[in-house]
Amino acid sequence: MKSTSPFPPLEIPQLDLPTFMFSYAKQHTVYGRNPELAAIVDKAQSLSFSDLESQTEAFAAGLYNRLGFRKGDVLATILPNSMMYPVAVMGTHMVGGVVTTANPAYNARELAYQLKETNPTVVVTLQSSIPIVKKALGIAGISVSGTCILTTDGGRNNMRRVFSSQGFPRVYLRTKEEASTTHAFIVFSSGTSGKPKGVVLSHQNMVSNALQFLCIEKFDVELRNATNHMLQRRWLQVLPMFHIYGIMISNMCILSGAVMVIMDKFDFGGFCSLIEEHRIDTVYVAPPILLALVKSPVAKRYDLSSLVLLTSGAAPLSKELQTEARQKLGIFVTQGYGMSETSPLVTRSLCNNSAPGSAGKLCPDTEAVFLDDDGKQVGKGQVGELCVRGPQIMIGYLNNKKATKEMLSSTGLLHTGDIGYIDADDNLFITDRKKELVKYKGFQIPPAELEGLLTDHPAVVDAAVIPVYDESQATEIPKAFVALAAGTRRDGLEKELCAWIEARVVDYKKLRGGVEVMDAIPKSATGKILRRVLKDLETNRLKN
Ligand code: 4UU
Repeated sequence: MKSTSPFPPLEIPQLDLPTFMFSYAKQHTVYGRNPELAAIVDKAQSLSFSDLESQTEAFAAGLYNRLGFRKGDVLATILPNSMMYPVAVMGTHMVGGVVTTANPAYNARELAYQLKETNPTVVVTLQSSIPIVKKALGIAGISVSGTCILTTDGGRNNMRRVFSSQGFPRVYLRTKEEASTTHAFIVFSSGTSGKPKGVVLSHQNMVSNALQFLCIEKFDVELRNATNHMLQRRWLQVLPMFHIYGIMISNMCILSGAVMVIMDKFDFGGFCSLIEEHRIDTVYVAPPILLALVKSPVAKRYDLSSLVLLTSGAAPLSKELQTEARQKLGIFVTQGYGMSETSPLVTRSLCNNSAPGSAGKLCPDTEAVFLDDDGKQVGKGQVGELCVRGPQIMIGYLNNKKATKEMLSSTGLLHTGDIGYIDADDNLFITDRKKELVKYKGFQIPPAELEGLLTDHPAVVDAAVIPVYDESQATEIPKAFVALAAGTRRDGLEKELCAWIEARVVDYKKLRGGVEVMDAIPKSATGKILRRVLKDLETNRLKN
């Protein structure tokens, strides 16, 4: 049986994302009356709403007039969080460009993969990252001299030098067709299997999802009551702005008329200190931060009394931790569930917290069905693979019709690869994951990538990587099983393989769960790794 959203349907305007954002914020928030109010605070600097709009326009004009950047061209951001991040993103969108956001901690190999897939003509990065960006462009076979590299932190390539006051054609999307086919973002996700793929999201996807989020907030009576007296709410942006969850929260903060206080490098003490210093009322996090707030003695050293709402997403949050956080911190603790392929929000819970452990209720205009292993729909309340349909579902994977077809049906139903059910009160519970993915603190680790790197090692003939849950950090960590070439010396090999991976990947993909040698990796008759067998092996060990 199909589950539908408990919220009323929406009117989605046919606008590009920045035009929608600026006009919505002016019509519905304090910025309409006072555009000089701070929109973004970044360390000692700040940007008012009117500065944000004028700098975005100046960057768009520069891209168009000085760099010859046109509709459909790609700009890559390789940046930590900063106040120039939204300027770079919205400026690109304003001239019809497409933004691909990369993790600034990636090594040259990881960056090259994303650059090769997306082929950007402009890269925005930090001065200190220029050498690695050049190296990555080289590996990707993209001409370094043909790529414009700009920086947000000054120097010869300062993006402000591109700013222009000349006019440029605003890409107003006039038809539904144009709004739903014009690309806005290409973010990376491994989907249900294999390597990361470019997820293509349209302006219509992003505008729809923004309105879906805002609608749920509007219906949240407790949240409204707790924040009604505030001129401007104060959000801490600790999520990386290159990840779809961070992209959404940046947009929502601006659209809600809230001040966005930016954190670039995460450390827990610094996080608490920013909450205290800026009297933060709202934070969006992944479960490990929630755990630290509840358990860490560091949190006790700070005045966190300004907090009103904490939302957890991007990875499973247990009912126990959600309940404990609410009781200990005395604040609203809600959950969101989403994915890159859904722009990202699918469900969100309200502050009344009627069902702890639930990922929330379906967004407006979003419907869900649950399928059993044979692809048959199960009854309401029964567990199955969550499949969703709605205006926020991606256009598809970049240059990968096969992967798109496997995940997205011709009727627009997206197979999430997550397992769960919806209860009688419309609350979604995620109970398991069918797809091959490890989520370390909300970050995606595609098992296929680590397996490929492991089998590159001369001693390894086969490898399988699975998630194991580390309760002490409230996160999954990746563990590898390997089969060795005949006659391989085994002592010290586990350590050597961990180091082999560490030398080849960004920090969060390290094999924190270790390596275990097996005689053979369990496979199905068709040669697929039987991950379930390995997961069960681990679970049974934990029990014994
Ligand atoms: C159990 O992680 C994200 C997006 C997260 C997000 C976005 C808006 C969370 C809350 C919000 O408000 O995207 P990806 O593409 O990196 O990873 C998607 C996968 C899901 O398929 C699921 O397996 O991350 C997992 N996931 C969750 N799992 C995301 N949210 C949850 C959740 N519970 N609440």
